[in-house]
Amino acid sequence: MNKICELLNIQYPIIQGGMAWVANANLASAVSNAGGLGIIAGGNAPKEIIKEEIRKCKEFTDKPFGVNVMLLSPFADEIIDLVIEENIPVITTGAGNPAKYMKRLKKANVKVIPVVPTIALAQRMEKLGADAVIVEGTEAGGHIGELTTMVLTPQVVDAVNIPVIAAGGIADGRGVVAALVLGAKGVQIGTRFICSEECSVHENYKNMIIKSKDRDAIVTGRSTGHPVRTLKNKLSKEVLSMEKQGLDPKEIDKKCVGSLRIATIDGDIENGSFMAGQIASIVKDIKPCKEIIDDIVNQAKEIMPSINL
Ligand code: TUI
Repeated sequence: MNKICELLNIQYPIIQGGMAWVANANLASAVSNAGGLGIIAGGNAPKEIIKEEIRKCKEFTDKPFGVNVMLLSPFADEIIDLVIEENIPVITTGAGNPAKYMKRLKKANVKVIPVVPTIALAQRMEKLGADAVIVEGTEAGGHIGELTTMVLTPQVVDAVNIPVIAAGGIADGRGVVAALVLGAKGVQIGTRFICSEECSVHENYKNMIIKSKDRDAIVTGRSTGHPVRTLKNKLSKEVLSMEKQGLDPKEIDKKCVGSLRIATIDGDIENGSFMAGQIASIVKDIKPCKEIIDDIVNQAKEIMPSINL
């Protein structure tokens, strides 16, 4: 049996990305009901908001689901308390090092799967007792590292003994097969699930992904040390221009305050921050999560026997 399926008690080793302002109970339960692992994103939200999503998700599915803890959040501590109180079986973490929470989580029997952008961090996570790692290439949307999925995956597979899950640049069966061939035991998929029927974001967000071309998912924040990949629009172009002028990072941050909400809820195509990976341009339609997962699995199964050199 696949190690990730065994670890998480799921049908397919497909984990939904913990996308802030996107990954709520609707999306997470749909992915879990389709045989993957749905994830509720903690983002920058306080405990009460996420508690509500967890309660809803428990109503919508009897399958396992997890929570993503965004470690830059001022509420990260209380989200950790919450996952333990709510008996959540697994968490993924992002945008930082979850070391200080590890002992408590392990004691509470919560599986911990940190998202890491480097080999060194993957090794550190293994030593601390992580159950698996998600290696996220720079192709991914949102807060990103520098290495690509193609080079990061096999190197981390060689460097650790825990199962590796590949993320960044995967949206179909071909991407899944590529990840598995590189030694990953599973995949994390974000952008493709934004264009699902169950995803609650504004339809403008979904349409921006569908209309996007290969070079439309650009990186801002390189100069400030917080690179983030979003779809090209008025906001991201203005941020890039402010960076080129060498303006104060605080000024740039100010410009982006609330921009995730402006994208996901308001659907303001000019002023929102529409996080998406480079694979966005491959996404051409909006489908139910079950169809997305079935299509990915069927395509992967079709390709697998034909790998021949
Ligand atoms: O976390 C993500 N993606 C995200 S988080 C997010 S919310 C946000 N918005 C604006 C600015 C910053 C965050 C949107 N997208 N992916 C997982 C990920 N984790 N990518 C990179 C990392 C990471 C980076 C540094 C993980 C660990 C790390 O450790 C540094 C250390 O402390 O050693």
